[in-house]
Amino acid sequence: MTTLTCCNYIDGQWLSARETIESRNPTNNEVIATFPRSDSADVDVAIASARKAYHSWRQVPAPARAEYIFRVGELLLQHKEELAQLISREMGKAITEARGDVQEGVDCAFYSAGEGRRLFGQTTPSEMPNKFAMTMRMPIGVCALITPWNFPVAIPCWKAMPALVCGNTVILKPAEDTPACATKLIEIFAEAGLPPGVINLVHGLGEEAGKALVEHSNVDLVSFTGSSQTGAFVGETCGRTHKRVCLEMGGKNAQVVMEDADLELALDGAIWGAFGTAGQRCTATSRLILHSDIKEKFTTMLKERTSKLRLGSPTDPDTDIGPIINQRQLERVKMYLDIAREENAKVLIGGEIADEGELKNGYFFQPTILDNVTPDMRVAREEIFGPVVALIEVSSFEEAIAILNNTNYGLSSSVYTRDINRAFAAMRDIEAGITYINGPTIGAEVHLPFGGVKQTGNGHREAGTTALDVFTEWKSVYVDFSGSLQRAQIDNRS
Ligand code: UN1
Repeated sequence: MTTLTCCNYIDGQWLSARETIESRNPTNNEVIATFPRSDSADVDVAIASARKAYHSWRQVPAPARAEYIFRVGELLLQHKEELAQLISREMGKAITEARGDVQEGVDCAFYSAGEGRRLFGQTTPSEMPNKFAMTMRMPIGVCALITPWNFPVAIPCWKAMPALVCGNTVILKPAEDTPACATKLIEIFAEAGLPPGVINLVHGLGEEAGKALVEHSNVDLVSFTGSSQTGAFVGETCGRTHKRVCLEMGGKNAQVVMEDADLELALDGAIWGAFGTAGQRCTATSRLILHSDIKEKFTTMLKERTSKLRLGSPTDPDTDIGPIINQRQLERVKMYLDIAREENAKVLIGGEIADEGELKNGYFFQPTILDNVTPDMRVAREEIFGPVVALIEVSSFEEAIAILNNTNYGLSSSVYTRDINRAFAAMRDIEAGITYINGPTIGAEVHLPFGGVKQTGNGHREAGTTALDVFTEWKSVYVDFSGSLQRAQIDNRS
């Protein structure tokens, strides 16, 4: 395969780089693309371009802004297979999941485009006669979007599409593991005819280009999805430099299986939630909380099904689990297995790097089940971001919910039960941004709010109508048509 040359996209121009870095296929370590190692000077130019474009873009009527995004959705559909193949090669997710990643972008385009004709404010009575009061949404300005590698199309779309419909201009800084996917995506935004400077792409390293964006005084908002550690830096820096910030960070999501659950259904959910995308989703199931009455039976079923999962090239339709994104992440997963063994968890299946035969040049990890896990262990508390699931036994529903909640994170959660009373109690009592009843922890849809509580986020929700709250400011407008001065906060009512 030929190596792709990725460029920055600034002010409607593709700019070749002075210094480049390589992106590699995690399945076989082949070079996929080279991309610019941007520095703060590149970031300055991108921000200046976004700032200039902002003044005219915000005046484009929202329904017209939304039509560009609708067009992006149509083009994404046209290029779906090509993009999916690229995602599968560069990021390593199974091809059916890669198609799903693009489809999530398409769904987001059509959903966000509809918002261009809504962007509702409210009207409300005034205290005074002949005075009109209302609220309206205003764009925020220049938005820096810092995105991870695990959903290289869907997550940039979640952020850029509502941001643009709301009248902001954006600079995308994609993860350094998936620059080719980001480049192809921005080519599609460009093809949709967005005016120069409205969307910009700056490649580079997080600690260089990413840091420069977050620290820059001419950026109004940073939307970040990634690790808790980087998120803490982003949040702190934005606090210091008075920027709006939306953070989506880790998860330690659990699926509860009660004794009355449909076990086959719960098994399908557990396999998909824990091992889909090789466990590299912030929504992945990394704890299975099992009622003692079904623990043994369910564990046997789980082990058997896990043993049949096929590791391999993600572009091969028979592959269930592709590689881990890179060497560093692979070592991190392995480190958690060392920790698990030290903590006396029992490795029921898997537990090792897989490097035989066709896997030898890639970063594969065997799907792994850890048994005898107690809630205080590090493997029960820390995000692993790999195909590893920890089994925790409980003897009641109340204990299951308490253990599910006993984490610093709060993104996704799931309960399998046939008892409707327990289902409603779970909906009410689980401390998480997302709860599934009789469904796995992964697979959130774009028209519902996405995000989590506790250390998962900072109170914002992307996707759904709540994305508008991330990317707009409220303005309260009073129109006095009485023709005379009407004074508020004067007590004239007694
Ligand atoms: C993520 O892993 O950061 O809910 C996003 C899901 C996907 C998005 C995951 N729609 O699993």
